Amino acid sequence: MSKTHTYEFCFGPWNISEGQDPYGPPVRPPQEFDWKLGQLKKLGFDAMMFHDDDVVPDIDSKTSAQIFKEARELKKRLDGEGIAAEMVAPRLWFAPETIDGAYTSNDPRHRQYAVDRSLRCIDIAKIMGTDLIVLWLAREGTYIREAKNARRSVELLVAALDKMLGHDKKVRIAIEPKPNEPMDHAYIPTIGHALALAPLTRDPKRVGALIESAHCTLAGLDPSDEIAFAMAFQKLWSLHLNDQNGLKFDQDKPFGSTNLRVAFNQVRVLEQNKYGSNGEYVCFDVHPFRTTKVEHWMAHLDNSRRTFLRLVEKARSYDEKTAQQLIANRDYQALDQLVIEHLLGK
Ligand code: XUL
Ligand code: MN
Repeated sequence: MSKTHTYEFCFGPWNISEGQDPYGPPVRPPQEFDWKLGQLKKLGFDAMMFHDDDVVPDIDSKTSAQIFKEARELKKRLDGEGIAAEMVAPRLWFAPETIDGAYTSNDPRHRQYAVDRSLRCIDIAKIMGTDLIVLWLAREGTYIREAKNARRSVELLVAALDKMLGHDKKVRIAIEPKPNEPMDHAYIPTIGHALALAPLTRDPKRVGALIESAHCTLAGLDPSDEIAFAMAFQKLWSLHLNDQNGLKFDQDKPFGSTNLRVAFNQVRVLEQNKYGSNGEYVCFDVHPFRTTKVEHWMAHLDNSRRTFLRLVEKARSYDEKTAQQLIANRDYQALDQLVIEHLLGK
C-alpha cells in the first residue's frame, strides 16, 4: 500500500446548511455564495461541487444567454481563487415539473423539461471546466408501486442518459444511487443498479457512479463493499463520504460520526485501490447538526477531513502481516480484535 498517495477534498455550497428540517425553520442565517467560497478556501479544500442552480440561481427563469454569462462569471471567480469545480448536477427535484419524477415522470412534457435542463447542465459544466455530471435520481421511483411501470422507467432513464451522452462527446455521467427518500422506493437504489444501466446506453464507458456512504447504509449495504465493487469496474468517479445511524431519514452526519469501523473500512478500500489517482476528489456530503451555532458552522467539514486523514494513517499502519496470518489460520475472532485494538490505538 502506497504511503505517499495524497487526496484532494471537496464539498458543495449545500453542505453549509441553514439547519432547516421538516419540523422547523432555519436556525442559521442564509449566506451568500461568496461567503461559502471564502469558507472553503479558509479550510484549505481544493474544489467545490455544484448543482446547476448553485452556479446560476433561479435558473428556470433565465435565458440561455444569461445562464451562460453567469456561469462564465462564476468560473472566473473560482479561477481567481484557485478552486476547481468538481462536478455539476441538475437539481431535478424542486421544480413543479418534477413532482412526479423527472426522466420517469408519467407526463411527457415534464420528462422533456428534465432532459432539457440536464442538457443545459452539461453546457454549464463545460463552462465550469468539468466533464463530470452527477445524477442523483431523486424522484425516479414511486410512492406506490402501481403508479409507474418499472421496466418502462428503466427504459426512460436509459433514453435520458443517451440524450445527455449524445449532447456532448466528452461528458461523463456519475449516477449517485440512493434507495429511498424522498421516494418510497427508488429505481436505482444501489451501485450495482447504477452500473448495470451503463451497458444499455450508447456509450457505456462514459456512465459511471458516485457512492455516498449514507445511501449505502440506507440500502442495508456496507459502503466499503460498494466502493470496492465500483472500483473493480473502474467506475468510481466521485465519492460522498458521510455517516448514517441506521434506517431512517438521510442524516448526512460527519464522516465516522456513527461507525468508526465502517469509516475505517471505507478509507482502507480507497487506499488499497488508490482512489484519486485519476484526479477523483474526496467529497464530504455532510451537514451541520441542526443545533450547531453559527460560530461552529464549518466544524462538520473540517472534522470529516480530520477523521478521514487519521483513518488514512490507521489504514497505512494496520498490521497486514499479522492480519494475513490470522486469515490463513481462519482465526477471525483474533482478526476482529486486531482491528478493534488498532482503532482503539493500542
Ligand atoms: C441527496 C444527495 C445530494 C446529491 C447531489 O441525498 O446526496 O446532495 O449528492 O445532488
Ligand atoms: Mn450526495
